[in-house]
Amino acid sequence: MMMMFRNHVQATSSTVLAMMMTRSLRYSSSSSSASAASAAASGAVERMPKFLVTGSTGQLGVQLVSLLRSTFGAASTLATDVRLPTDQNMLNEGPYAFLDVTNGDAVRRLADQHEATHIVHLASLLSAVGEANPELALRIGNEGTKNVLEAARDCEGGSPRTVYAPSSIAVFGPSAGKVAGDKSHLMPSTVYGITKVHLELLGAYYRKKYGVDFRSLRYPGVVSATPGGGGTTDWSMDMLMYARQMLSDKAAGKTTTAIPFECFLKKDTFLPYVSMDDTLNETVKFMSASQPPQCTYSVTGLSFTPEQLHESIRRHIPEFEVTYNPCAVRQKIADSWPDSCEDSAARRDWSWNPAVSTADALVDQILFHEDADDAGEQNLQKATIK
Ligand code: AKB
Repeated sequence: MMMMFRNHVQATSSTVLAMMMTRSLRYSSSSSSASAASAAASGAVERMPKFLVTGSTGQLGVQLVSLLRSTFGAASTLATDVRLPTDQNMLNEGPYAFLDVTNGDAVRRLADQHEATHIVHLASLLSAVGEANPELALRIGNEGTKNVLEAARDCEGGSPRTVYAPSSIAVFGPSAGKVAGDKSHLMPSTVYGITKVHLELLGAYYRKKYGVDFRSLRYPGVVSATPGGGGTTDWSMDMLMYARQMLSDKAAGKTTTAIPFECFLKKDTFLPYVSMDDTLNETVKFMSASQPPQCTYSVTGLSFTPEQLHESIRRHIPEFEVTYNPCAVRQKIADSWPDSCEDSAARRDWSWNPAVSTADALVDQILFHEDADDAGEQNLQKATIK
């Protein structure tokens, strides 16, 4: 099912994706633009970009795989993960393979078999689950990233593959201050944050030493109508899914639940966020831009507290109640992160320009315009049956 918000993403992304196709000509023979030009002049076969996506079954992976396939064709994008997607569309619509990113040979073999020009590396353990299993978080985060970068540099008979791998506001710790940006001190207090600092530094190293076009965005909490994967910002999606359920119950004439939504952060915890729609659009724009001066950029859409999101929801559902029961681990992580981010370099260098900048706009988009995908619907039901 093509989602309503995806149609919007689709329309606005097709131009930048077309630019990416042009850029992918560089992969047809050599990394030097002079050689690429002469290859093009001599009639060398143009290559469409081909993507290998790790961590495809996660919150962002499901949406990005679908967008890439619908733009470049079903065969363009090899979705991979260590688990099967709950969303059957991912299996039905294009190629899928089991891939454990800690297995370097397997990463390289699949990238070669698929003739990937781009690796989109999403696999990682998010902040809260990372704290529950630091050893696994380090293996997936550090070894996985090294394996992806190695597969990118050692590309069978061609120039290095492009790597897009998101970073996170988790790279910041208390020393970064309440407004953090590209020049802030990086002293994370979570293992997840440490793996993201490692990712940023190693990516920059591979760009300098081996010419790998490595790009990364420091995402704040990405908000969609689908469940998160064990992050500190997941409460926002949980609250919005609960509200969607109440709305659909009301529309179906059912009595709405009187059980308040329980939030795992304190009501006045400010954090930065970005809508899923903006994340997809702007990520694809970033991937398609000619190589920006920095490998990594801080970005943000808006900041809000749980209490503010609740108030925005109550414009549509006045009976929506929230109780606050802070989780010690996640509250500590949230308190170590900035309230908001400074993203002027991203705006200047490649026109980062998210559309959603208020909690009201975010709520309206998610409650009324964004359809959860099938997996999301299933999880939505699980999440709201208490
Ligand atoms: C998390 O909460 O761990 C993630 C993130 C901000 O990277 N959503």
